[in-house]
Amino acid sequence: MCFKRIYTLKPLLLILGMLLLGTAHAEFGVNFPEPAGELAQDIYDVHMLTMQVATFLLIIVFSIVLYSIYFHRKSRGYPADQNFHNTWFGHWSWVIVPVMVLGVDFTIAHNANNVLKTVWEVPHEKEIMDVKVTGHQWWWEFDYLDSGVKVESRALTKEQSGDLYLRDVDNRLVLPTGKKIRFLHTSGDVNHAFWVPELAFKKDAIPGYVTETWIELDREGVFRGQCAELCGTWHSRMPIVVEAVSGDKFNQWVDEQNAVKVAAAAEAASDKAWSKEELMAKGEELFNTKCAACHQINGTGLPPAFPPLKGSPIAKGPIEGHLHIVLKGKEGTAMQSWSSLNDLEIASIITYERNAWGNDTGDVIQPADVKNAR
Ligand SMILES: [Cu+2]
Repeated sequence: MCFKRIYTLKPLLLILGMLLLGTAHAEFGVNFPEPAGELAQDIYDVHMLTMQVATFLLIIVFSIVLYSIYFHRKSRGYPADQNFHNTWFGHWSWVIVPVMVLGVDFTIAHNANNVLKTVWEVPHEKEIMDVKVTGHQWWWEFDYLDSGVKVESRALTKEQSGDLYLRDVDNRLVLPTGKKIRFLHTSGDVNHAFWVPELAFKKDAIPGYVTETWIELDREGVFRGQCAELCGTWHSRMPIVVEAVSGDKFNQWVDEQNAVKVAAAAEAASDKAWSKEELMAKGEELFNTKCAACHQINGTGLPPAFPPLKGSPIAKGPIEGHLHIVLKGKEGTAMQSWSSLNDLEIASIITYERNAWGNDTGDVIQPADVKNAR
């Protein structure tokens, strides 16, 4: 008896404790997050309609059951009805009840069908903004097809993200409000799924296929989501952070991104000989944003999946081998090719890896070395 009471009480106390804690409130609201667009609102409304119908029916059914059990109990002298199936209602209830249930189902299905049509019928307007969303193990790539901006988005490490661990990224997916946006989903390796609750839909990112979703954001804000398809060891480290801003702020952001890109390309193309200090400073910043999620900021990695670079035979061995693995990746492992980075970026990262954390090889790799190794 005593044991039973403890087993029933424990979960209840746990839930009560979680609700009383301020942190629990932030994570567990009583309903879905507030939608950030009309389409998301329509999906939310179908959910609310279903919940209202279900609650209404639940109250009616439970009231009848509880009333019958209490007021017609055996101790009051009520015998079990042996003749129910021979009455008029006994005959017809098997038809009437399913018809009523179907009626309720069709009411919900009709609404859901209308919303689904809107979800699937992606508007093919000239004005629509296209964003290609590519899932990778384990990061997101966002290509703004109209402006040529590319955003690589990776989870921040525990030290960098603090309370938002596994919920925060280095580069956000910035989107304008009041404009129709079409997402083109695909994957560079295995199946992933793009999911941000405020945008309402989930869509699988399948290698070799392109699927579409769309949204028109109606409020500014920061919306957090994650990969919703089990995609390997670090599936949990693929958060998505959408930042919705006004059209003007968005245009300004695009201009800034393009300016940074032009400046970086010009810098990388110059035949300047870089000093070790300059390369180390650049390399540290790049390593911490692009490589540290796997190899960790202190270079110790997370073996066996992600080998340490501190004291590693690659980082302390021949430069050619180091260049090769960064440029080409390593098949059968999570180490991808980083050839999309420019020569200066790769030279900085390799110089940093060969001199940080006590590796102290003294090697300085110039952009020209990377160019030759490509
Ligand atoms: Cu994924």
